[in-house]
Formats: sequence, C-alpha cells, structure tokens
Amino acid sequence: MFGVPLLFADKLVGQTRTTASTLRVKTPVVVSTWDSGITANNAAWPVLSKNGSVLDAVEAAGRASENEPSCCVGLQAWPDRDGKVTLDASIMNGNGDCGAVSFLERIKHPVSVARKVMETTPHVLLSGEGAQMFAVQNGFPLEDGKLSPDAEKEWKKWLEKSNYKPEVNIENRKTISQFIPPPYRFDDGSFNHDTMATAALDARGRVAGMVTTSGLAFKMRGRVGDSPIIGAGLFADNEAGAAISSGVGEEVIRICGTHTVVEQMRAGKTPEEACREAIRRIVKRDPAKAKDIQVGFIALSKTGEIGAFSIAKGFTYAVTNSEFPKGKVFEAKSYS
Ligand code: SD4
Repeated sequence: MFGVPLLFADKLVGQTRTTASTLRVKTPVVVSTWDSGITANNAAWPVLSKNGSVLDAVEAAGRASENEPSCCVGLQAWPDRDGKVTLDASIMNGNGDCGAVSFLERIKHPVSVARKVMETTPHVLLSGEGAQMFAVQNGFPLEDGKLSPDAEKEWKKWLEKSNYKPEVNIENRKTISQFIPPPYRFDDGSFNHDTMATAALDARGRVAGMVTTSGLAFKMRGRVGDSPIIGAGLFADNEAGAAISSGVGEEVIRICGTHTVVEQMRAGKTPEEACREAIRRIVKRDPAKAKDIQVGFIALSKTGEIGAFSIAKGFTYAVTNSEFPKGKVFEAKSYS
C-alpha cells in the first residue's frame, strides 16, 4: 500500500498521526491540509468515490471548510488588524482552467465564487469590491460582516498587546526579518495558520485542487497571501499532479511554491522530494526568518503518490480513499 515504509507514529487526540514519506495510495484519493482536512475530505469523498468530477469534489471540500467555524477559514475566522474578515480562495482543474478571488468580504463561499470566475469570466482572479459585486450578481448572499464572538474576542486581545495604531509603511521598518512581521506565532507558541487546501485525483488520473482561507490573522488590511495566487498556493496539471500549500504566504509567493513543486514532480522527483526542494529554497533565502515561520507543501502525483514537507515540525495532512474511507492524518517530515 505504501511506497516507502512509514517512519513512526504519535498518539494524538482522536487519531494516530503517522510521520510519512511518500505514500502510494489507491485512487481516487483526496488529500487536505491539517487535521481538519478530515472535514474537507469527508465532503469530497462521497463525490469522488462515486466517480464524480474531481473539481466538484474539491469544491465540496472547500465549502465544508468554509461552513465549519474556525480561526482561519470562512466568515467566522479571525479578522485583519482593522477588524474585517477578508477571504482568499482559488480552484484549479488539471487541464489548466483556474479561478480565484482575493480580499473578498461578506461572502460565505469564496471557493464557489472562484469557480464561477473560472467558468463564467475570461479572467482568473477577481479582488475586493469587484469580486464581491460579481459574487452578489451571481446569487451569493451578502452576509452582515459581523465578527463571530470568538473572532471578536481574539481580535480585541490582539489589539491590547499590539497597541495597534494605523501607521503608514509600518511593514517597511527594519528588524531582523526585514520588516515588522505579522504575528507568525500566537501567545501559546502555535503558528498563525490553518488555511484549508485540498488536492484530489480521480481514477482516470485527473487532478484538481482548491485553497480557501482568511489569510494570516491580524494581517495588514488589503494584504493577500499565496492562496489565491495560481502557482503559489495552488497548482494542478494533469501531466504531473497537484500541489497545495499552507503557511506564511509571502514566502510561498516568492518561490512560486506550488508551481515549483509540480515542476519538480514533472522532472521526476517524488512528491516528497518535490516539496522538500521548495522548502529548501525558502529556507536558503532567509535561514534566520525560517526559524520562526511555518510553510508546508503537499503534493499529489498523477500516479497516486502523496508527499509533503514543511519548514517546522507539526504540519499535518489528511488522506481519504478506499483504504482510509474515514480519513487518516499524517505528519509531514520537516526541515527543523
Ligand atoms: C496566507 N497561506 O494567507 C495563507 C495562510 C495560511 O494557514 O496558510 N494559513 O498566507
């Protein structure tokens, strides 16, 4: 079942999490970021297992994540530093069709808006007010824009400490990592992340992927990460496979992360090697900064192999197929 032996397993709440090298799995298969990828996969699997469209499957995964209250995806997520939730999402089919939205407010299902952009416009990416207008014109309800109670609490807590005053060019002030970083870690030491990204492969070797996120919590207003940037947060090509990412998007954009991963697979690397190469490029550029951030990539080859690699330990992903119909969580190998 597995291409390379599994290394070791940690007992976690609810699931045994296994640290894995490249896995060879039965198709169809769906893989999503983080432990909560199980929710996304649970929505994709009924579509995939009945030979449904791989694009429908990843969209269903995104919508399920957007429905689930969380810090980092959908309208209940944590806001930017001005207290507004702004959402980014993308979707891509292995034939090169793709669509995305960024800086989208008050719309519950950005992944479906991204799909509409892909299917009904000549464009790839709509942003901000224009994306919202497009969504409303296409029947997506405009929600009230109120923060969820949890988001409001976290934002107020953050405001106390950050002592935030709008300040022009605050991101340009020099520090060790070249600029005042957004909070890459929270008070409890955990990383500021949790984008949901999904890649799927059907039994005929076709891939698709999606990413949906509220981006980094307490980000500068207007900031857009890697998730809606095709080739950064998401890339899919039926000739090679698909790749998805999570973590500090700026670092992923700089190296065209998921495009890099897919091209490495095309050139013959295993999915894990391909992800490791992308992480190597990020770490090499700024090793000091890499000590304090998380970026993780997941790759799914067109032949049904899955691999992942991250900068910091703790990047997990969920795999669902006929072998793991309820989903199984694995931990990626990491640089540190
Ligand atoms: C971003 N990559 O906006 C996203 C954030 C993320 O898990 O991955 N969160 O940069």
